[in-house]
Amino acid sequence: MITTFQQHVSQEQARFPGASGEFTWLMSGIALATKMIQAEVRRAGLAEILGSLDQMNIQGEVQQKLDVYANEALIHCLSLRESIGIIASEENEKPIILAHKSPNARYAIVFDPLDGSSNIDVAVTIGTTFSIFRRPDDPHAGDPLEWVLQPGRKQIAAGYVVYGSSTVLVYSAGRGVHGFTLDPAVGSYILTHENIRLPKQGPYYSINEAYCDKFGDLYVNYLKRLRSGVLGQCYSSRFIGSMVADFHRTLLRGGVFIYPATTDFPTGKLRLLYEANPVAFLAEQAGGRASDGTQPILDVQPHDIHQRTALIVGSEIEMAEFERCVQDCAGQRSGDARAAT
Ligand code: FBP
Repeated sequence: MITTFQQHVSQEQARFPGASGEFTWLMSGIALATKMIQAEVRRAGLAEILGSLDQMNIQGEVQQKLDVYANEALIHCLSLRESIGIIASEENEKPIILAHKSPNARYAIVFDPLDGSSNIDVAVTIGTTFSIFRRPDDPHAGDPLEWVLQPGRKQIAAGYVVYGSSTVLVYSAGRGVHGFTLDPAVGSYILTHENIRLPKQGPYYSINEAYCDKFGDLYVNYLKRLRSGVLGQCYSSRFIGSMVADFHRTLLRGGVFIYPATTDFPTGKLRLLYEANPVAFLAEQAGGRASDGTQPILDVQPHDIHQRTALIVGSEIEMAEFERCVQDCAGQRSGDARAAT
């Protein structure tokens, strides 16, 4: 018999004695909003919803009509959930304060309504990401920002939805990673990928090599190592240009996704809170790892809701090789420093 996303979340919640059902109700808001978004994405070429608006978002990017629709759909559905005190979105400069003073407000949610904006108008896979925190333990945490500026390791749940050949929602509430495919006939997300495990090694590395002259030595050396066959296989490369889609393939097939710091984006291009944190949470839950080049992504203490980060995420073998390159680079640097003195 089928298991729907709603059933799965409520079974997960039932493990918590005294659970109120608020978390399940919250997750149903994500399910509803992403079904609305996928409906617009599916008919994007037919409806007046392709193309951009004559306005920029906080990232300095021209907003796509679908970006704005997706953002409004998520804010609408989630604002109806009393347990949510704070919402933060890639498309909004400031967090949206709902009812963080209300005793019922227990959660903060951050999301990227539509990841992969450059692919919207060309019918290439795009996605939505989300990351959920409990309100800070400190009752005096008056500043709403403190609800969302928590290290990724404090996430109680995270996930994404990819709008590709099928619409797939992947999430974890801290007990494994599970995937649900939207059955348009039933109108529900059906469990199709239970307890996803990242393969120990994969066939692909994924990076935008067009920027390779802007990468630091660490990434140049790492790519050389991957291509050298030292990990016992030849790699092929894949880069869709929608982080969610590139990560989804990596999660199911293995390998590594890399968005390094570059000379254009010295602190990385992707955003920590709603791009790196959700996929890092899923990767670790599925037996993989995620780094910013210096430490695990989930240990980074955020200081701004739109802060950027380098992201290297993937299978055990590729990530271990990356960490070896980090050591080598550090050794090289201290060697150079000693030689200079
Ligand atoms: P948004 O589309 O949400 O701004 O996300 C950024 C993103 O599109 C990622 O999904 C993707 O990995 C990256 O930018 C691609 O950027 P580029 O084409 O410059 O490598």
